[in-house]
Amino acid sequence: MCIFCKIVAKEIPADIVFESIGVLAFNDITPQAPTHVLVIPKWHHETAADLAAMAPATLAELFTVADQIAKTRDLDGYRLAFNTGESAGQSVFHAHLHLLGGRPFAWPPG
Ligand code: DGP
Repeated sequence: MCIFCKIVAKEIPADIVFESIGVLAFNDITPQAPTHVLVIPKWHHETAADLAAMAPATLAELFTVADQIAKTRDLDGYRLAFNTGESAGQSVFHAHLHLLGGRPFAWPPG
């Protein structure tokens, strides 16, 4: 079982900020911004593209949940990111949407 599946199963702890039937959101263990929440499907899909192919409604819910979290925190803007593949920085191969906010962000990203 992957580390995020273990968080979904509550086998390892996480600071959970939202939960629905298909989606879990929790604070990133190494936050890169004042708000850094990971929004994930409860069912295991390696990448965002896999999730889009297999469960498009859940993919849409990830974005809706991220926006709701941003609104509850009064963020005036936020950045969303899916890293796909090691060269893009993916280290956990269970699809996850990064919600980052609470500071300015440069473009292009590093
Ligand atoms: P990525 O590099 O895009 O695959 O992002 C993986 C993120 O997951 C990274 O920012 C750190 C976070 N992370 C890894 N392990 C854990 C964990 O056990 N708990 C929590 N809360 N976050 C984790």
